[in-house]
Amino acid sequence: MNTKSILASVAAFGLVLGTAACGEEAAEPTADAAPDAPEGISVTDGWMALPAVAGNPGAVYFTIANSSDRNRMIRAADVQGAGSAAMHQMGTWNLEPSMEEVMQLDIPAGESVEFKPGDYHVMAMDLSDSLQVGGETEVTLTFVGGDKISFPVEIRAPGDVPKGEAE
Ligand SMILES: [Cu+2]
Repeated sequence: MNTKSILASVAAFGLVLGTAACGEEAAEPTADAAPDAPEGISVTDGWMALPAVAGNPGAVYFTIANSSDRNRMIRAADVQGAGSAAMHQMGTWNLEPSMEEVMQLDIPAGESVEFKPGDYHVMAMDLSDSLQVGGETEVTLTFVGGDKISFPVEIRAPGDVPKGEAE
């Protein structure tokens, strides 16, 4: 093989590759429009307890797991159908149930945190009439850095709201 024919082969080979690459471009899937959930974060068992008395807040519970190797911090919660929402933690003060607002909640790497009656919950204020027992609504958690995760919560009957909140 002389130099001329080697150059000719290289040029032909390059041309074939170029053509193949062009043909593959069209199949690229379009990106999902939903907000990005942080990698490794998942939420299960979401439910909401409606208040016994209309006008009182409801409470949202769920389990959030972080299977990634970095800590994640929740900084806000939103409940569809609620005028506002906030993370709270129940505790006791002078033997009486009481709760305080949680501004940021750490979900450590490799761990999970349970929002449950008597403990962490998302308090949902100014509830819309569209929230009915047996229905469903959507909760969105926002993390430090801007990532969000949205998940469905099943709406349950009054009576499961932690003591001290439905007065
Ligand atoms: Cu509360």
